Amino acid sequence: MSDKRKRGVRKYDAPAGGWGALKAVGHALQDQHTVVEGGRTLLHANQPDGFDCPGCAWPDPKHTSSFEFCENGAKAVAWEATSKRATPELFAAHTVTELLTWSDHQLEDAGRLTAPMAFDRATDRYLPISWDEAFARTAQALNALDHPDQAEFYASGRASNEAAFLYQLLGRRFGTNNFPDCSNMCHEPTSVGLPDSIGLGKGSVTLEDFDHADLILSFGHNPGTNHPRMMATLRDAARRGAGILVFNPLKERALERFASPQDPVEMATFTSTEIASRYYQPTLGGDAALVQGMMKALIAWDIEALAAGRPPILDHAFIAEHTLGFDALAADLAGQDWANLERTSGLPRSQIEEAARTYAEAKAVILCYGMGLTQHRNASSTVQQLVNLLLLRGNIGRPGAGICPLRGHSNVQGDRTVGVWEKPTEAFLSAMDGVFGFQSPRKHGHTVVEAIAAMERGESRVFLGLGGNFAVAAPDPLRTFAAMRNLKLSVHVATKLNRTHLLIGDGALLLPCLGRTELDHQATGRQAVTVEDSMSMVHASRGLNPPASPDLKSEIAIVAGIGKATFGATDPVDWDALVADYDRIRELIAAVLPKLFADYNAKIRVPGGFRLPVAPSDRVWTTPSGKAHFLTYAVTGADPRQGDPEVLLLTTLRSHDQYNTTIYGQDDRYRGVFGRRDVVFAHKDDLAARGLKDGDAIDLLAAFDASGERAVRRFTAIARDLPRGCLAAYYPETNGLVVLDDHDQRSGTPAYKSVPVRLRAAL
Ligand SMILES: Nc1nc2c(c(=O)[nH]1)N[C@H]1C(S)=C(S)[C@@H](COP(=O)(O)OP(=O)(O)OC[C@H]3O[C@@H](n4cnc5c(=O)[nH]c(N)nc54)[C@H](O)[C@@H]3O)O[C@H]1N2
Ligand SMILES: Nc1nc2c(c(=O)[nH]1)N[C@H]1C(S)=C(S)[C@@H](COP(=O)(O)OP(=O)(O)OC[C@H]3O[C@@H](n4cnc5c(=O)[nH]c(N)nc54)[C@H](O)[C@@H]3O)O[C@H]1N2
Ligand SMILES: [Mo]
Repeated sequence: MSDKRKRGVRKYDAPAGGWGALKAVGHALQDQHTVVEGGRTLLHANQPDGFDCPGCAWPDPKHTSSFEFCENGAKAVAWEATSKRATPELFAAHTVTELLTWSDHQLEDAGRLTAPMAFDRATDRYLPISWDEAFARTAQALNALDHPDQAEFYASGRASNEAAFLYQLLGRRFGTNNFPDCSNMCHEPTSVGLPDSIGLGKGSVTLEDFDHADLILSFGHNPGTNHPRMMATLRDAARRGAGILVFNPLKERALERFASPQDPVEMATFTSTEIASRYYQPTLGGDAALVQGMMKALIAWDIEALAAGRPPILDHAFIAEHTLGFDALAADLAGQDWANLERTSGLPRSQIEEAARTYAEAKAVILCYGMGLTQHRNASSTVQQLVNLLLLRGNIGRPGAGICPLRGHSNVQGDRTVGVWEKPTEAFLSAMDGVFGFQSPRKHGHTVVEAIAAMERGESRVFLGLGGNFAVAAPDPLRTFAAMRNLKLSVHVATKLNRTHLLIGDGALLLPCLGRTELDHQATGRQAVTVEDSMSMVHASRGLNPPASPDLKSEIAIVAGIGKATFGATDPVDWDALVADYDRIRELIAAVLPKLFADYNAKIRVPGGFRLPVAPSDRVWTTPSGKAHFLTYAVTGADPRQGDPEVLLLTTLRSHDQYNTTIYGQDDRYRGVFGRRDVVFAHKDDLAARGLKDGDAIDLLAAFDASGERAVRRFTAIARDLPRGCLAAYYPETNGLVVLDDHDQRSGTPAYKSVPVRLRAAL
């Protein structure tokens, strides 16, 4: 079938970026009715006196004075600074049952929430409630629990350090470590895998390192859409002749060619820059085998070189001084069979060796990775293989070299730093106890998957959500939606309405908060909050827009309101004082974490902020041995296809027009999809093998689900250049295919990027 007849899908040949990106900003502003306000607002994104862009966690260049253009940052800002409002009248006009029939796009497009609301079972509606009453009801539900572990304190990664710190104080003061957070669905394999390797679960590079790298390895991320400001960095690197090797089963346009909207010449002449010097397409989940193959080749060449008296391939001095475990890794790799590595990675040995050769010839290498790496069954161990590869040639802790996990939410890293963590360290808890004078709970809490299971069993009774769209982001709506409906009370701190708010057990509260872009005035005046980006830079963020409604409270004021109501006015924590002046919260953060945040308030008053200490950047390894560790690949769990050749693996991704569960629009420009999201990309031979072709209506079924209920129906098959056996489709529409128990054993991160499915003609 020709692309013309297949409505809404065509080939996208132009470079990413360029005029299309500029045009899209205009549309986003118009669509959200933010043309005038929005334009002014945008100029303050990521400026020293402005707010931190809520779009992503990529750092800001130190020396920018001009506005850094980013289409998707503009969309995120426009979506928050919209003039649309979801008022009490909207809730009066529609029952919850009715709202549940709306699409995810329609729900959020209703606009900003304006007043606190409580669910009323008799009318099946959300009705207005006073703030005091809302806090009192939350406190009552918490205090009525038999045990603090019956509460779940979920957080999404947009909350500031101050809000997140107060939130974990609330939960621990209450007596639980149940802090499931979006990180559990995102970069948890980084937080779990990296500490065993290098002592810290964070990236080691700074933005300046990219100026000094002569090779960048890019695994499983799509920066043209999800970290657009990174494109400027990649483009600069490509232009100065640095190599960029991309490993991605899908051909992502921005990683092939990019035209910078900030470059007048490229814009005027319709030229662009080639990004990837070489593009490899491994199979889904094939990255660990591919990296193992590269290391196997490097070690074999090193042995040959030494025997022949040539310069070595590996950095033996670094390995001897800084690492443990090399011999065990080398022995393990020597025992690996090339045929097996080729099959598991989906790449021929020749390509793996070619990549290894390029790596061996580079002097300074940065390795970047995203969700394509972390959302798999053995992801924590795969992350450790990436580190092994860098350690072999001392590519960590020196200029132009290191590991660069691309974080998702703009403050997801900061939230973890200040204590939103279900597995806190003893050091953190005893510091909390010392500062606040109460005993924090020691028992580790629930991840997202564990929280859902506990809610399902009826063990967890109260759910608090500091932002996010928990139930839609999570796997397995069949179980997750039912688990939400099992609760006594759910309390949602949110800017916009979403489906999670509509999945109600006995009761629900909707508490509307200020967004990043808005002025936050408290008793002592205008407040700033702080955030930490992907490269451990902490800086202030100040909103400038008038609040979407006079009834909004800051996240900090809401968390403190719940705290005061729960623990009473005589509580040793002076919740009101913390709301009055956020400097006081920062003083407490610095008291609990003095090594990271000493002089916090002074440091954030310096434009650009400060970098937290990152030991691996200085070749200091805070592992028990004091060394960095080579770790062999630990395969846990069965083959997701369970040996069934009929089963395909599906990866679930973001389109260019969404922010996680927030669907801005129906287009995915760089993948050539327009006006729709109900598509699945497949290899034409996998379609043909099932009697299907491009454009056919298909159903996808979870491969090993006896119930037959985990399915998506009547999607359209699109033939694309991706490896045999692999499919790709959009998240969250396909989350119904992800089984709750299918996750990385160590981190609990769902295997969203290798979902075993069956594909057949639509019934
Ligand atoms: N505009 C916008 N910005 C965002 C977000 C958003 O939704 N919209 N989300 C934010 C968040 S929370 C996050 S975590 C990040 C996500 O940013 P990304 O990590 O880029 O997320 P995905 O869209 O899931 O894309 C994953 C990429 O990995 C590839 N991939 C899939 N499976 C595999 C695999 O097995 N191996 C390899 N090598 N590659 C694979 C896919 O083809 C795709 O290019 O972006 C953040 N920024
Ligand atoms: N199949 C599949 N599932 C996935 C993924 C995938 O790649 N594939 N990715 C996973 C990843 S990486 C992540 S991070 C999760 C995302 O999971 P979440 O972080 O839970 O989801 P979001 O869609 O980012 O949350 C959007 C909601 O946040 C609220 N919000 C927005 N701004 C603010 C604010 O400033 N304050 C407050 N309080 N609320 C605000 C709005 O109400 C909005 O509806 O999804 C995961 N789920
Ligand atoms: Mo994420």
